[in-house]
Amino acid sequence: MYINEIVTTGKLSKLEHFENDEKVRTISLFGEVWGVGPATALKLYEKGHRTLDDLQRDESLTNAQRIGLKFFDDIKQRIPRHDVSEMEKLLQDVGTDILPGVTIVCGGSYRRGKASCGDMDIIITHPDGESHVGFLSKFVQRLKEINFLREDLIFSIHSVDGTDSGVDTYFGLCTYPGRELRHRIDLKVYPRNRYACGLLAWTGNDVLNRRFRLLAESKGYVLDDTGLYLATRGSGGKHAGRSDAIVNCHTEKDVFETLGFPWLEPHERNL
Ligand code: 8DG
Ligand code: MG
Repeated sequence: MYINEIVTTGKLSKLEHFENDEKVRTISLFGEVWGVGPATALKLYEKGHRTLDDLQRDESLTNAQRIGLKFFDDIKQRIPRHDVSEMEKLLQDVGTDILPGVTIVCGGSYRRGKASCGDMDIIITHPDGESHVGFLSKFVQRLKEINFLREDLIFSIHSVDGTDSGVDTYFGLCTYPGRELRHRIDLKVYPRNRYACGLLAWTGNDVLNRRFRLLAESKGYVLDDTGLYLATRGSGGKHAGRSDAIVNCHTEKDVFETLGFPWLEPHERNL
């Protein structure tokens, strides 16, 4: 029967399915490498790469992608809640030493009460609304000195020039003290007046975030991790953009109330 199909159509549909499967599987594997998006994954596949070993030999990878590849197996391992809790304490101690009063919270799945976490999503601010500026560089430097931060992926400082929302971010790999296993860690520093939206967005989960953004839109706002904004209307009556000013939200509760969403404790946000 298969031979008949090959003879009459010149191809075998089952084989095509297999090829498609292999293509889908490979592209999604490549997409698991930190910093490799779907477009890059497809490009790498079309270049003939089929395994992670193949990728290691590709010259076009960025440094961050190379690190993602090198520590692929490490990064995939989930971090026990207890270890995240210890590392959060360590970050709080080191941070407070540099900047007294600094607020450092682990968000993401940890804040939602999960037993293990894929990574650490750290949200940082300072209650005085000013002294968060310049904190991240010092923090990262100190965390490297004590061998907690091990490899950099992205480091982006905005608070100093004051040109945009002023959110500083660092993405990298860290290790639990005394171990070599790499974990993904994000550090995000928010000005105090944007902190509630930062905390909300990086606590998630992603389903709740989407629901919040749609609800905000339906009520004439634009919501992202940098703040809640009034939407501005374009000519067609469609939401064209957002105001520069942010709506005052000091706490997550303020965001929930402004949007008329019933309050959810972090552990109730596993939608
Ligand atoms: P995990 O690390 O244990 O895997 O879970 P997580 O902490 O919930 O997810 P995450 O990938 O670390 O992302 C942290 C938060 O970022 C997440 O809770 C909600 C938010 N977030 C978005 N957009 C997206 C998205 O497209 N995917 C994911 N996974 N999270 C997103 O705002
Ligand atoms: Mg996470």
